[in-house]
Amino acid sequence: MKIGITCYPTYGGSGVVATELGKILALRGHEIHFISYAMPSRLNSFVENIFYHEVEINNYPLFDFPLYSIALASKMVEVAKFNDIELIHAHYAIPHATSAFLAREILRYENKRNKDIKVITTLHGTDITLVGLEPSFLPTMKFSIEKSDGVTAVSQFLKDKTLSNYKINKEIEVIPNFIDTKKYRRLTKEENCIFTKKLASDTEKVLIHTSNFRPVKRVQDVIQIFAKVKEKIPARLILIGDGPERSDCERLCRELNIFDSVKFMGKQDSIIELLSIADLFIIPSQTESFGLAALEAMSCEVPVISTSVGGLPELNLHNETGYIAEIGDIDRMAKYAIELLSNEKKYKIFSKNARERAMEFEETKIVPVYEAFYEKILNGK
Ligand code: GMT
Repeated sequence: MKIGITCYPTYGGSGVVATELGKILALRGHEIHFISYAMPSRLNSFVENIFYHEVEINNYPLFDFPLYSIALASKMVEVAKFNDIELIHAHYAIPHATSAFLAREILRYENKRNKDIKVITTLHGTDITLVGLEPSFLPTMKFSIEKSDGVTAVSQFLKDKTLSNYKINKEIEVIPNFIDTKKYRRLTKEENCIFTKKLASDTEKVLIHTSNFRPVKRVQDVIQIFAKVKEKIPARLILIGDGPERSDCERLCRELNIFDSVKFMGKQDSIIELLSIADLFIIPSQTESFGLAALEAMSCEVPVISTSVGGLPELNLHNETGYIAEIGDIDRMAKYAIELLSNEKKYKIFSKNARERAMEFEETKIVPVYEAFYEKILNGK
C-alpha cells in the first residue's frame, strides 16, 4: 500500500504512535509518506520506503496566524497526486482530519484519479476529550470525524467518549497503542550506561514520571506523592519531559524541601535506560486516553500507579500490574507506593505482571490490526 501519514512531529504520544507505525509498515513493504511541518522526532534513522514531506507555511503579513490546515491540505494533495497515495492516515484529529478531508475533496474535484483517496483518522486523546470540545473546534471536529472513511480510537474509553460527546453516528474501531517489547526491556546494570551516572544510590528507590508537563498530567501530584514516600523510604524522583508546568513543579520541590532528591531531566531520548533504573512509574493524569508512557514503563518491568481515568484502567490492572486511585487522591497513591516498595515479594510479582501485560500490546500483534483496517477501508467495507 502507498500510505500518507500526518502527525504532530514533537515528542507527544500521538506522534510517537504515528511514526512507529509508519516505520513498521515500511519494514513490512508498504510505501510511507510522512507529511508534517517538521521531521517527526522518532524518524531518526534511515528506513527504506519512508519519505518525508515538509509543509511550508507562508507568513504573509496579512495573516495574524499561520494557515497550517490549508497548507497541510495542499501538501497532502501534492503528495497524493505524485506518489499514487491510496490513503491518508491522520493522527490526532485537529486539524489533521479536517485537512485530509479537504485534500480528498480537492482530489475528487480535480477528477484525475480512478478511485477516491481514503481518509483514516486515529483519535488519540485531548483532540476528543479536551480541545475538540471547545466551541471553536466542535462542529468541525464532528464533521471531520464523520466524513473520515475510517476512524480508530486508542481505547474503548475514547471510542465511547467520541460517540457520546460529539453525538457521532459512526463505526469506530478500537486499536490500542503498541510497543516494541524487544527494544523496551529492562536493561541490566552492565548494559545500562546510566548506572555510572549515579542518579540514585543502591539503597534508594526510584520513582519516575514522563510527560509533557501540561496541567492534565498533574505533575504536582507526582511531587506530592513522592514527598510522602520519601518520609518513609529512601527515594529519588526522576521527572522526564518539559512543558508549561515545569517551573511551578520546580518551585513546589523547593517549597517541600525535596529539590535535592528530584531530578528534572527535561526531554530525553534515553527513556529505556532511565526506565531501567526505575522502581515505580507514577501517572496521576486528569485525563488519559491510553497512557503510552505507562506502557513503556511496564514493558521495562516497572509497575504503575495511576488514576482511574480514561483508558488507564484498560492498561494498568489494579492490584496486578500496579494500583489505581481516584484523581487527586495523593494519600492513597502514596500509600500504594510505600506498600509496594516495602514488600519485595509482592513487588517482584507486580513487576513480572507489568511486563506480561505490556506484551499483550506488542507491536507485532497490533500493527497487523491497522493493516487489516486499511484493507477494509480501501475495499470499501
Ligand atoms: O491528547 C494528547 O495529550 C496528545 C497525545 C499526544 O500527542 O501526546 O496523547 C494522547 O495520545 C497518546 C497516544 O495515543 C495516548 O497514549 C495518551 O494517553 C494521549 N494523552 C491523553 O489522553 C492526555
